[in-house]
Amino acid sequence: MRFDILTIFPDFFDSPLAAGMIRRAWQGQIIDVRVHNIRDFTANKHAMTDDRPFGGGAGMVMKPEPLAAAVRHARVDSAGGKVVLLSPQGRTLDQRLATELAGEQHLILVCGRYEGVDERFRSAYVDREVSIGDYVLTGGEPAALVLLDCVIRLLPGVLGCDESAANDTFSPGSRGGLKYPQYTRPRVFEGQKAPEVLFSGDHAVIAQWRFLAAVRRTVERRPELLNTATFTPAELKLLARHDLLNKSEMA
Ligand code: 6GU
Repeated sequence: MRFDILTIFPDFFDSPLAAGMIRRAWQGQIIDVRVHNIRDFTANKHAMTDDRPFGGGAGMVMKPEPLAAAVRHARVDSAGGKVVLLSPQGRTLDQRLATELAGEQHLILVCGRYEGVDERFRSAYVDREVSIGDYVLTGGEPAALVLLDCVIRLLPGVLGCDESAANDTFSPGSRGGLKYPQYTRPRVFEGQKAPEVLFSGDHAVIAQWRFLAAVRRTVERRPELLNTATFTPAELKLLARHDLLNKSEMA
C-alpha cells in the first residue's frame, strides 16, 4: 500500500517512519511512504503556503494551488490515489474507518492546519476528510501519523501473528468490548500478586476469568461499547452468575 504525505513540516515524520512497525512494514515492502513538502509546490517567490482569509478573521488559510500541485505530483504514477484531508471537520477515525482505508491501494494524506484549507481545494480534490477526535491539534501531522499507524497494522504481514488484529479491542472480532488485564513476571510486584488463577494451568478456567474481567472492565469504563456486544447463551449465564448481566445489558 502506498502513502504520500503532504505537509509543511516534513521533518515531523522522520523519526516515526524510521522506527518500529512502520519501518518494518516499509522494509518488508508492504508499504511505500513518501513525504512531500507542500512548500516545494509553491509558485510565488516567497513560497507562501498560506494566506489571510477573505472576509477577514483570525488565522491563516492554506492556499489551494500548492495543495493541488502536490496532489497531482503524488498521482503522477498512480492516478487512483485517494486524497484524505486530516481536519477536525472530518469523520472521526475509528476501527471501522481504518479497515475501510486499509482496503485502498494508495492514500494521499493532506495535513491541514487548524485554521483550515481553501474550500475550493477541498471540493475539487478531497475524497475523504478525517478527524482523530474531538480535540484541537495545531495541524494534521499527528493525525496523519495516527491514521498511518492504525491502517498499516491491519495490512496482511505487518503484525507478527495475523490473528492479533482481529482480536483487538474495538475490532469486530472482539465483539466490541475492552481487553482483559494482563500480567507478566515478576509474580509479585511491589507487594501486588498476579491473580492466582493465571497459574492454574487450566486454560478453560483462565479463559473464563479473562472473559469476566474484560466485561467488568468494559462495564466500568466504556459501558456504551456493550450496546452492540453479543454474547452466547453460555456467556449470558456466566454473566448472570457474576451479577454482570443487567449491567452489561442496560449499558
Ligand atoms: Cl485531523 N487536525 C487538527 N488540526 N485537529 C484535530 C484533528 C485533525 N483531529 C482531531 N483534532
